[in-house]
Amino acid sequence: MVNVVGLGYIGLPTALMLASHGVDVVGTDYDKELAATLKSGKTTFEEEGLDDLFNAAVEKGIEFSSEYIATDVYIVAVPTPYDKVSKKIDASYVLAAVKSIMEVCTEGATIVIESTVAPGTIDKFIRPIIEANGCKVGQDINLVHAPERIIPGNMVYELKHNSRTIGADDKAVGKKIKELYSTFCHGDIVVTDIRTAEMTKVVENTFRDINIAFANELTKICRLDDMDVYEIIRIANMHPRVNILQPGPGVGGHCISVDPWFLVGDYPGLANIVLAARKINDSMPEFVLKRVHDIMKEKSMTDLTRVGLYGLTYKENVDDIRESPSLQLLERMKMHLAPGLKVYDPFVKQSLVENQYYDFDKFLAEVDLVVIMVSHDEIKEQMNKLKDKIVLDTKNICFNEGTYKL
Ligand code: SAJ
Repeated sequence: MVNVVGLGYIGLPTALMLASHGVDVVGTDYDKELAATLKSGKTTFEEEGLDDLFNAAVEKGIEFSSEYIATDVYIVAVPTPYDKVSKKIDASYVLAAVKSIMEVCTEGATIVIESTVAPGTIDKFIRPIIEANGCKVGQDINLVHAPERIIPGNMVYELKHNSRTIGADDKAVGKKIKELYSTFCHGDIVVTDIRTAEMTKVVENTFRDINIAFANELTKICRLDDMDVYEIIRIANMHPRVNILQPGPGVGGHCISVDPWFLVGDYPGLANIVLAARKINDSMPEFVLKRVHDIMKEKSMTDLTRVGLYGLTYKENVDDIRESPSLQLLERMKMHLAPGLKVYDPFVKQSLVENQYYDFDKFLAEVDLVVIMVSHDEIKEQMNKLKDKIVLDTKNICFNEGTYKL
């Protein structure tokens, strides 16, 4: 039996995937309300294919609880934020989960950490917790790191098809956990040591952050000399060894905008490109604001309340708002004591910010300048509604005449 601990964006699909493939699964989340919602037969966030997967898992007997259960295998998928000041990992959720597991688990159990952790976290913080309970790692309790790789918006597909990494002290334990993941994962599963698995995960997200930062830096350079950055990237990418990502209003989400800081926090003075990339990506909401300012000046607009941000989530077609560029931008506005921007996102139903709209047409009726921050399908399919608006398109999806780009 497997106890999946933490039923958020990663833990829930993983638990459902295992259960729907015939593994006995109990999903645990300390949030009683969340566990109760799942028990009542409802999923807790929107994701393509999640509801079908949920139904399949329920049919196979998955259980949900807010208690930790004595099982053979634990999969820990709780958040690992970073401390905004020191830039170091805040491993408190993972450590608390492991402590709670140690209270119920029996000899021979394997604890698999899926949460992303800064390289070295397992040795520095997690092993000592197990040892403090009088257990020997590798003898009484096994420890494995199996960092997740799935992308919100395509999670169910990627859970099945991505390759993945298993880090273990003992290859036999690694092989056992590989077999467990092989019940649903058709990708290659590489077994390595824990330290390598930790570092690989952070490196993957840092690579993407640096690549996006390069695209964003090119955007600023091209803006200064009035060159078309999209055309330049498109042509450069035709080179067989060039693959530049797309510029945008900033980098959000709980992964790419967070994980590189683990390297900066732990290796100050060494992680130089990593730090520069973080700074460039974090500067993008401010760059968007400057573009808004310049466009308003050019159009003789003075009323900020006639400016509307389209999109609050951190990327297209998901309902996740963590670290989103729009929220970063609104925070900047607040710091400059400049409230009034109108905001709308079809995926955000709860009231989150001031001047928020819940209907696309009502939002459009109230603004003259629309800033496209997120490329949801909704707006892509209704671009004609923006024909009479001034548009600043930070995602390169609007080709109406006169559209301003980043
Ligand atoms: N973005 C750009 N330009 C691009 C691509 C993305 O500005 O060309 C922005 C997005 O708009 C968003 C941010 O970057 O604000 C991050 O989005 P994303 O789609 O690149 O990635 P995430 O954060 O949803 O998921 C990443 C993935 N990592 C990699 O691709 C290396 C995913 O595979 C990981 O599982 C996930 O982080 C994680 O949980 O670590």
